[in-house]
Order: sequence, then structure tokens, then C-alpha cells
Amino acid sequence: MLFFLGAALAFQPRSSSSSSSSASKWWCRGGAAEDDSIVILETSPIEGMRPGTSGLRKKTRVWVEDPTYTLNFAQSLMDGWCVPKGVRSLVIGGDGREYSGECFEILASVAAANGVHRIVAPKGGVISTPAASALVRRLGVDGAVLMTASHNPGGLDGDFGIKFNDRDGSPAREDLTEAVYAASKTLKRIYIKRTNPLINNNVEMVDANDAYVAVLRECFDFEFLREKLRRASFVFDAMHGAAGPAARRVLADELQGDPSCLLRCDPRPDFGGGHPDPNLKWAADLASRFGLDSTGSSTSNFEDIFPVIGCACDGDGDRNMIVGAGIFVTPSDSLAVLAARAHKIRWFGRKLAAVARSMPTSRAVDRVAAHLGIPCLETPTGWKYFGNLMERYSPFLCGEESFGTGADHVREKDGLWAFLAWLSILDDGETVKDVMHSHWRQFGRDLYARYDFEEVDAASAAEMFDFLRSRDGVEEFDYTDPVDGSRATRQGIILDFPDTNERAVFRLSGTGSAGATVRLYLERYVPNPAQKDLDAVPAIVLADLARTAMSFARLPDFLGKSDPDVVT
Ligand code: VG1
Ligand code: CO
Repeated sequence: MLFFLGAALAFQPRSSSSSSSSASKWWCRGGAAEDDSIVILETSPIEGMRPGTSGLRKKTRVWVEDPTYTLNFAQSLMDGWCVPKGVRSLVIGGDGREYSGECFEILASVAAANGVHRIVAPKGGVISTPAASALVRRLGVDGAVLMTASHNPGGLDGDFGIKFNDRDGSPAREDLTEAVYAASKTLKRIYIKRTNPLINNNVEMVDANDAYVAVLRECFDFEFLREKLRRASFVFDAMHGAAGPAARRVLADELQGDPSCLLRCDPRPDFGGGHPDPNLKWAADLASRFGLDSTGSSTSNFEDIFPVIGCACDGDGDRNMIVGAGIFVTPSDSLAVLAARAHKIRWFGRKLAAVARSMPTSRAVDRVAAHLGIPCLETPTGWKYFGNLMERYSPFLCGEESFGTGADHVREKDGLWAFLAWLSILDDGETVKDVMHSHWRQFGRDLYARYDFEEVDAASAAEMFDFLRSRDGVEEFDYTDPVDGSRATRQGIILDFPDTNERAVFRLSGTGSAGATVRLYLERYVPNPAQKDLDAVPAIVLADLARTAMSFARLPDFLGKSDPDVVT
């Protein structure tokens, strides 16, 4: 049990008054009976509670050192979302990172005092983001609150975060996250049920993965995959994140894969001290088992000694990195390959209805969609933008360059799903390199890399974007949702180089916990790749384009850095 079962809430309110008539009245507004255990705490707004690309992420210490921080955000969730939208039932869980136990008690107590009468929590406290999405949908509850900062490191010196999902299991859309932010700015009172909901049996404990595994069974032919794992060797690395227990259950128990091929599948509050971000830098152990260095270059002439396929997932189990012997598959290519071979995946039946990608993702999937004669939609960065499209198009496949791949089986990206999808599309005896080379020969190759400049000064980064906007020949990406007409503006600045089939995109990250992170996305399309193009390592061959884009933006002047912190 990760959660603390202290008899009383561990925090001391700044000031409190015992249950008053206004508390009872308010409580009635939430739809439940009058209750003397409701306490009102007076509070004042705390700045900076605007949820980013995927929830509110801050340094763990920000949450831990002032319990009012969590209380304020919990009540903002109620005022901006649960009360106005009539949310009466919630899944509350997360990736089990440091502070999750204390945070759970606060969230559950505040929710219970605000009319949420059904709280469902995963046994042991840990649930991956896709499994939570599946659970919301299966139970028909009104949403989920997830304690995770995803791929950001955990522990007291790492990050903690809270995100929330709507009744369709989709990450909250911008109207809801903005309403919560607005509520945080005018907050005066926090309502809490001053009893421990766990001890009072108000919390329903369920298996974290029953609903999820049931959905995966609908997506894939488990019989076929069992046979596949008999012949193809694999490694799956959960990075001590929330995907581990489901991976064990599916890959070892159900599909009878070799349990010794499962790495770091026990979730830990600090992710074992690692950075649970599945890329070549942070999942270097997995990469080296496939003969790859941190650029994605092959370091061995004996590729047949390596396993056939490997996958790593992030802290909350929604991201995936696919590698094969001597080859790293960029997430953009992974999406394109799954689209091209979608007929091998049970969920997609005979034909995909549509595919989608975030704007900075390479255009590799567009070429496949054109070939298949299906729509290819382009959204801003963030999984929440795919949810509406899934209501219109089913079956649906989508992805992001940031190691996100998924379908409309749930409303989140799904790391384990992506691995099972890859197992499904591999032909017998085929290597991952074979898959990629034959794909590139058919469709051409989109060389792709991303540079991240982390924790730079936010004001200087904003100045750089203003400077970019002032330059000729750039385009800024704005989006109108085709389903509900909602708009998202300033979603990235695009530099096109049509003569060389190249594109560079600048964008500000919305998931950092301090300062600003600038991302530079780089791609070059090679229509008829020669052998040298098939063997090229994108991070290396795109270095010139990176230099051109950086000097166009005067990036070193603005940010005081000329080298990226991470290249993926
Ligand atoms: C990043 C990725 C984005 C992804 C988001 C959440 O956002 O670029 O594609 O949806 O993280 O992923 P940003 O704003 O930092 O670029 V997760 O797995 O951290 O919830
Ligand atoms: Co994640």
C-alpha cells in the first residue's frame, strides 16, 4: 500500500471554522445530505495554478512544503469543474510517485465535501494513465483525478502533478482547465470532509488493470500474440512506472512471455532514482541492449545477438519508445508504420476511419493516409485534442512525436498498447529494421529529431518567440476543432524550407515545472531513399538544419545556450 492510512488528515489548516450553516447549504448544493463533518477552511488564491499541456506540474517540494497548495488546487478542481459539471463520481489514482498518499487523502476529503459521493481508487494506489481512462469508461464514472507528472522525475527533488480527465476518459479540454485556473484565482474557501475517507469505507478499491486488460483483449488477438512471443524475443522496460503491473499481467501471465524480459516493472515512488522518460537518453539501458548509443546509432556489427523488439514506457505508462536490433524507431515513424499495417491489428478491423498527429510530428503518417485514402488530421500538441476526433472517426489511430501513440480504445495515449500493436504488425522472422526499411522504400523517409532547451529564462524565451513572429516567412499554427469549433492559438512557429524538403518548428513546452523549455523540431523528407539514407541517423544528419533554425531565431542570444539539453 503506497497510501498513508493516517487516522486524521496530516495537514493543519491556516484557519478553520467548524461546520456552519453556509457549509451545510453549500453541501446541499453538491446534492448530498447535510453533514456535520464538513469543515470550511478560509484561504486565499495562490498564483500560477494554470494547468499546462497535461495537468499542473510543480516541483514536489512546492506541494509538500505548503499543504495549502494541494488544498487550494483540489478546491479549484471542485469549483471550476466538479460542482458546475455535476461530477458525483471520480476515479482517483496516479503513478504512485512521492507525495501521492498524502495528496490522495486531501483530494478525497475535498471531493467528498463537494458532492462527490463515489470515489474509486486502484488497490495499491498505482494506475497508469491509459488504465485510468479505461476504468472511467468501463465504470461510467464522471471523471478521474490523476496524481502524476508523467515522464518528469519523481521524489522529493523531482516533480509532482495533478491532471484530470472528463467523463469520456479524455484529458480535460481547455475550457475545463481554464475554468479550474479561473477558480484558483478567486478562491476563498476550501470544503473538506474532516474524516479519513479510506477508513470510513467511502472509497471503493478496485483492481487497477481489470478494465484495462479487458480493453486490450478487444484490441488484440492474444492467441496470436502468445505465438508471436514464443518466437520473437523482447524486452519491456516500465522504468519503475505505472505500466509495470499491467505489463507483467499481459506479457508474462496472459501471453506467457519470459518474465526475465520485463525490466523495472515494480512501480516506485522515486522511479528508482531514474528519469522515467522513454527516450535514448533516459532509457539508455534498454537502448544499449539493442546495440544503440544515445544518438540512435548502431554500435555493433552483430545485430542478430540482440532481442527482436524492445519497448520502454514513462512514469504514468502512456508513452512508449520502440527499438529493434540496431535501430531506434522515431515516434513519428512508429505512427506511420502502424497506420500502414493497421489491418494486422484487430481493433482497426478492415479499415481505419482516420489518423491524426500533433502538428510538430513528422508528416510520415500523412503519406500513408493519402495512400490509404483516409483523412489525416493535424492538431496542436497534447492528447486532449484527439478526444473529439475520436468521437467522429472510429477506428482511429493517432500519435505525437513525443513518444505518444494510441487509438480510440481509450482516450489517452497508451504505452503498452503501442508495444502490443508493434508485436501484432511484425511478420514472422522480420526484424524492426526490416519493417522500417521496407516502409521507407515504399513511402520515402522522414528524417526527424527534436532539440530541447530546458529550464531557460521564461521572459527571454517569450522574447525569442516575439522576435520569430516578427520575421518574414514564418507561419504560426492556430487550430479550430472541427467538432466543437473551439480554438487554440499560438501553437508553434513553423519555418518551411521547400527547396530541401525540410521543416523546423519552434514551440514552448507546457509540461515543465520551472522556467521555460523551448523545443525545436526538425525534419527532412527523402522521397526515394538510397541505402545511405536508410542508414542515416537523424540526430546527426539534421544538425545543419538545427544550426540554420537556431541562428534564424537568434536562439543562442536569447537563451544563452547554443547546445540542446536533450536530443531525441
Ligand atoms: C509534452 C509533449 C506532448 C505531450 C505532453 C504530455 O508536452 O510534447 O506531446 O502530450 O508532454 O505527455 P510539452 O508541452 O512539454 O511539449 V505526458 O506523457 O508528459 O502526459
Ligand atoms: Co506520460
